[in-house]
Formats: sequence, structure tokens, C-alpha cells
Amino acid sequence: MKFVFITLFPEMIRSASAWSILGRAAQEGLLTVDCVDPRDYATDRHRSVDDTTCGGGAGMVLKPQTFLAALDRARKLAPDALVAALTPVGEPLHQDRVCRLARSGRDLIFLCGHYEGFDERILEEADLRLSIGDFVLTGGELPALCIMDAVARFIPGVLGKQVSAEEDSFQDSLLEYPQYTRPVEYQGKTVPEILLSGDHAKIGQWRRKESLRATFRHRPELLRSMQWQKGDGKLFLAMEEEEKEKSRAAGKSQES
Ligand code: 4G4
Repeated sequence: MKFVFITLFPEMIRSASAWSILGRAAQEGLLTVDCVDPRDYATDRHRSVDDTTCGGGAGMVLKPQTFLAALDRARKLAPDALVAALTPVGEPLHQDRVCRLARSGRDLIFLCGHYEGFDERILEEADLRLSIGDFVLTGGELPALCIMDAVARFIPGVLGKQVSAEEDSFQDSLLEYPQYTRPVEYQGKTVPEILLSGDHAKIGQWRRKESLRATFRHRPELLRSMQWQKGDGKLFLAMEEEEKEKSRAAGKSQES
């Protein structure tokens, strides 16, 4: 899969995609990362890529000429690509959208804005406007990198053989259960005994229950869209009872 970034800061993209799993995947040819810099398409003496906003006010906006010339070049590199603009007012990204982007079989061109954002005529060229969350950053490079990373995990061969992106947190709207490695005891804190029992049915139940607990504690709104499996009802009720008991005990200890 091809990822093309239209960015004034190509080194940000190149340096961030050279490491770890993405770096290896790029080396193996499972994905390619290209950058097109709008500044290379500037024609004036100052090689300017931005200008003041029409209508007045502080701040600069990315000019259409240089950015769209860069987009033309990107489309030559990836003719069938979807064009995604990163903007704080885009559709908030979720794992199901990530999964659909990966499955679409289309390459991706990312429009990374800076300064106060894009001239609207640049945005009109985008197929999608995406946001990675309700906060504002200085540029679209980090969100674009986040999206490439999330999508790349679905490309066959990018993750190791044993793990697959489909098995992760969010795939069925539940948070991941807690994980442990050796030592069995560390600074007085121990690994739950059941995980050392070798009883895979029991371990499976424990993990499911702890997934339900983590979701109940930290992201209860996700429980509405989770896919209930056989046995979940019983596990959920038992977990909820334990949680209530825990908060009763905490309340008592506060009284004294
Ligand atoms: C477009 C318009 C994305 C792009 C304005 C981009 C946060 C996100 C930008 C801007 C971004 C996000 C400079 C405000 C670049 N910030 N949440 N900044 N700004 O995905």
C-alpha cells in the first residue's frame, strides 16, 4: 500500500516512519512512504506557500496553487488513492474507519496543513476530512502518521504471524484485558494465579471478564455497542458485583 504525504515538513514523515514495525514493513516493500513538498512548486522569489486570510484577521492560510500542484504530483505517484485531509473539524477517527480504509485496497494521500489551515479550495479536493480527536495541533503531520500507522497494522505481513490487528481492543468494542509477563512477583505485586494454571478455558473466561471490567471502569459507553458473546451475561454480573463490593469497601475505609 502506498502512502503519500503532502507536507512542508517531509523529514517529520520520513524520520517517524523509519522505525520499528513500520520501518521494517517499508523495507520489506509491504508499504511505501512518499512525500511531496508544496514548497517545491512555489514560483515566487520567497517560495511562499501561504498567504494572509481574505476578509482580514491574523494568521496565514495555505495557498491553493502550490498545495494543489503538489497534489497533482501525488496523484501521479498514486493514481487511485483516496485523498484525506487532516483537520480538527474532520470526522473523528475510529477503529472501524481504519479497518475500512485498509480493506478498500486504495492507496492514501494525506493533506497535512499548517499555520491556520487550508484555503477551502484545497479541502474541496479531499475525499475525506479526518480528525484524530478533539484537540488542535500545529500541523496535520502527526495525525497523518497516526492514521498511516493504524491502517498499516491491517496490511497482511506487517504485524507478526501470531498477532492480527483484527483481534485488538476496539475490534469488538471492548478494551484489552490486563497482560503480565515474568517475574511472577515484582515488588510485592503478583501475576493473577489463574494465568499460571495452564487451564486455557479458565484463562479465556478470566480475560473476557477483565475486558468487560476495564470497559465498565474506563469506557462504559462502549458497552452499548459491544458484541455480546455466549457467557458474557454471567461474567458481567459477577464482575459488576465485585466492582460494587470494591466501592462499598472503599466507602467504608473513607468513613473511618
Ligand atoms: C487544518 C486546519 C488535525 C489543519 C487547521 C490537524 C489537529 C488535528 C490544521 C489546522 C491539526 C486533529 C493548524 C489548527 C493542522 N490539528 N485533531 N492542525 N490547524 O486531527
